Amino acid sequence: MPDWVTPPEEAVLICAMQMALETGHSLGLKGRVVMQHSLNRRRYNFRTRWLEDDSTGHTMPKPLYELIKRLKWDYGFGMDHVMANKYYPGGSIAPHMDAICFDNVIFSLSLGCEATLSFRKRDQGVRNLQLPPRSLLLMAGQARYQWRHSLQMPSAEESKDRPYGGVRWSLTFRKTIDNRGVGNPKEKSK
Ligand SMILES: O=C(O)CCC(=O)C(=O)O
Repeated sequence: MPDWVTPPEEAVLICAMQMALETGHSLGLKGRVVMQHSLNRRRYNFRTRWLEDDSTGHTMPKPLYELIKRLKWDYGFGMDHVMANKYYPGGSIAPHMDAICFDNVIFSLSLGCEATLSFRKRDQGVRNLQLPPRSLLLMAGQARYQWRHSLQMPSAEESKDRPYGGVRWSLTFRKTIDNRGVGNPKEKSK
């Protein structure tokens, strides 16, 4: 979905995400910074790939909450978790399938510099998808569970003349599955 948000809304969102990064709990990874925002005080643990209680007391920035309401209005899906990624030039996210502690339908809003998301499946090769700024991606079904996705931002040298200085934001909206007390099935089977 191209232009799901307007350029002024994009500017407000980038500003809100930057403020949240400067005041809240974030995680620095390879060329990117990640911050989680939750409506039900559940946060994703990158090590266990499962959910845990969020004790940071962090509340979701209002512009994000407004987008959750818009997703419900436009598409009928109620999301309760947002992962905000800020990618610097050269930043990347390795091929992965999103964790199963989140429901089938996932939305991702791209802001800032354009990027290419690559989908890979054994015996099927690679399919590339352009993600223009302000576009919304819906991932579900086979794309969600059978293809792994990854992203590599151009280097600092290649980004010199790119819009937004080669910096990209993504907001990934998910719905946590209700797994309180269930635990990670992988850990149980060990
Ligand atoms: O930045 C993106 O568009 C993809 C993010 C992603 O794959 C993830 O958060 O799992």
